[in-house]
Amino acid sequence: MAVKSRRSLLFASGALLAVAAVAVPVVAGTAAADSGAAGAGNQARIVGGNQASIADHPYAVYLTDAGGNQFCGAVIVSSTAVATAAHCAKAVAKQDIRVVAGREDKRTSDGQVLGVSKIWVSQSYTDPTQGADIAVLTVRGQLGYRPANLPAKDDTQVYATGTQATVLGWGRIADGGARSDYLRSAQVPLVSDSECRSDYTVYDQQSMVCAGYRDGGIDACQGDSGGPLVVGDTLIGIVSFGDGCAKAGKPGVYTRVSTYADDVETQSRPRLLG
Ligand code: 4AZ
Repeated sequence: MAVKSRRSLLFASGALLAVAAVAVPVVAGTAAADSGAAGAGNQARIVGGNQASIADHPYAVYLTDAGGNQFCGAVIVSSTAVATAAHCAKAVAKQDIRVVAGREDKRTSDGQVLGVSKIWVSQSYTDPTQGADIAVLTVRGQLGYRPANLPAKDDTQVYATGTQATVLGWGRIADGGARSDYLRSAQVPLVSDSECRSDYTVYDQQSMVCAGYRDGGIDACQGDSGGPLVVGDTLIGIVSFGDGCAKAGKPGVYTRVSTYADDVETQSRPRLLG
């Protein structure tokens, strides 16, 4: 989700409402939101990203809405469940969400398309900027692709500052332009809590983690929300929000998955027969 700068967040009391009003259509993937989302001066693309192979990242999936439009990313966490951002899970009615797995190029019919039978959203979630931006979708049927590994609950080692992580998604690749047809990936270093706190007053080190370069240039962007930030095959983050994309001093903000590892594990456990 896109957020305004620190100054405007503090400035207008209605800023969060205004942000929500902008963000919902953005994740819903409407043309109007796409043309307005980037904003002047933003480099709204995964700059420095490359086309990626689904074979290398089989857990990377995306979500489509009633119109078949990709509106968010997600990540396989078990044979029956995907994790995504809470703001993605709430953007589209459950009966309209489809999980598309095993499809590198959106224009093909590769892989599988599954409906959603159940949505769990963190009880602590209200808004991405308040943290806990995580949800687990239970799919109808079985996912035929390998899940990502979850970090241990409250693992801090995997969040060491400077660790190179990989963000994956089908989000925007050009300022004001279309989303990527192909899966793309980018390498981004994890940012320290103190640096991220100075970049975002809303930063909460329990529920969030930041990644990106001080000078910007490489980042997740609109449409990448809900998708994975991995180190190796371990899911350490979920794309949550940022002030634009790839701007200097505004790294991407991700949900800190280790904080929610127990909940995600419980919610992704394959249901018993019956
Ligand atoms: C979004 O709106 C979004 N640069 C995702 C990631 C970032 C910004 C916005 C981080 O889906």
